Amino acid sequence: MNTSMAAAHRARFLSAMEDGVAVFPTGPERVRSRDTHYKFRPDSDFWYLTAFAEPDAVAVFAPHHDDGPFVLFVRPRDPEMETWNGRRAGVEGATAIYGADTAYPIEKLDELLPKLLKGADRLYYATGRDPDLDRRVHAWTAALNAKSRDGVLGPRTVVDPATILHEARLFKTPEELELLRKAAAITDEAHRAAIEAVAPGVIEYEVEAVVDGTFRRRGGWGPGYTTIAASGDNANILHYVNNDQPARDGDMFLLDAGCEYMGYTADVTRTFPVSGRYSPAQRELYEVVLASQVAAVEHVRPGVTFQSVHEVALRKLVEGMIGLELLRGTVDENIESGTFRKYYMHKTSHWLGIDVHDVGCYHVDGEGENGKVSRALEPGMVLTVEPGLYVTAADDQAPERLRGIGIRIEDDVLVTADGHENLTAAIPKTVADVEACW
Ligand SMILES: [Mn+2]
Repeated sequence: MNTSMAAAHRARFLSAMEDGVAVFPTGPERVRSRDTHYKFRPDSDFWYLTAFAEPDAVAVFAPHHDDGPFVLFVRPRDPEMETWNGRRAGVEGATAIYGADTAYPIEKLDELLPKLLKGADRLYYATGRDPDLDRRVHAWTAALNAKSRDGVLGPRTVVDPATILHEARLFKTPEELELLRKAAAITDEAHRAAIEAVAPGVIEYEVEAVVDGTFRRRGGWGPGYTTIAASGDNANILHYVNNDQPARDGDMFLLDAGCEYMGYTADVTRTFPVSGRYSPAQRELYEVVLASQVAAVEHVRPGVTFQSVHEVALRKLVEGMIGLELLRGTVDENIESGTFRKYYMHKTSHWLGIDVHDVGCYHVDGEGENGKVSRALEPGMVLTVEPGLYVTAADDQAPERLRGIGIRIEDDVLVTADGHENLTAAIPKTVADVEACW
C-alpha cells in the first residue's frame, strides 16, 4: 500500500457510502509482557483506506462536514516520546503526507467526534472489535440524539462498513496485484531457500528462520501468518507452529509460509522430502494431492462457484484415496457420507489479500440452504487452492506405508477475465521440479 493507492481506495469508499459518517480505528500497541510490546501491524481496513502505519489513530469520513471528507486523528508529534519509540507523522504529516483534509491529535477524539457525527443520518462502524471504542461511539451518538428537541440529530442507524468496504477489498486493483506479485516472488525465494536448508538433523526452526529471514531481507514485513515448518508426522497438525523438532532422513517437510509485503500476504504450502527424494509411498500420496490441486487450479475461471473449486479438488482426492486403499466404496458414496474427512478435514480455498483469510462474502442470495448459494468467481478475486491429505502415524486403519505422511499443496490464484493466473506457479511443485532442487 502507498498513499496514492489509499487515496483511490478512499475515493471509491466515499462514493459508495454517500451520506453518513464512517469511523475506522486502527489498533493500539499491544503489551507482549510487562513493558515490551508486540510489533505493531495496522488494522487491515484502516490500512487499506489510509496507508498510515502508526498505532492509536482513527480515520473519519465525513463528506458533509467542513473538515471532511477525510479526517485523521493521530498521535501528535512529541520529541521526547519520539526519541524513545520512533518518529511520528503527527497532525502535520497526517495532512501533508497522508492526504487528510483535516487532522487532530487523537486526544481530541471524544471532543470532536460528536461534531463530525452531527447531522449524519447513518454511521458506518464495525462494532464488536474494540469494546472501549464501541462504548464511546455509543456515548457520542446518544449525546447527540439527546439534543433532538433542539434540532440536533446524530446518526440513527449503525451500518457495518463491511457491506461496502469488504466487497471492494475482495476485488484487487492492478496496483494491489503488483504487491501480491511481489509477496509471491519473495515467497518463492524463501521456499527455495528452505529446500536448500533442509536436511536430516536440521531443526524445523532453522528452516523457519531461513524463510522468515528471507521475507525480511527482501523488504517484506515478515510472515503474513506464523510460519508452519512441520517435518514428518507434525505435518498432520494443521496449524503446527512449535517448529522445534529435528527433520529426519526419510521424512517429508511441510512448509506453509507466505511473505507479507506492504500489507499484502502470500499463502503458499509445499511439501518436500527431507533428503531430496520422495519415497515410493510419499510419492503415491503426493501425486494424489498434486493431481487434485492442479485440477482445482485449472477449474478457476469467472462464472464457476467458489464451492465448485472445493468440489473439484475433493473428487480428485477421494478418487486417489480409494486408489490408495485409504477409503473403500465409490467416490460418490464417500463424498456423500463424509468418510474422507478423516484424511481431508479442511476446505480447499479462502480469499487472500491484506488478510491471509481475507474479507469478502463467500455466499450470495439464491435458492440454496438458508437462501444462500456459493458465490460465482469474478475477475480480480484472489483465492488460495490448497488440498491436502493427512495420514497420522497413529492411524492403524491406514496402509502402513502411508502412516505419518501429511501433505498439503497451496497456490495463490487470481481470477482473470478468461480464466486464472497462478501467482505462485514458479515455486517448485511437481515431483521432478522439487527433486531437481537438490
Ligand atoms: Mn491458506
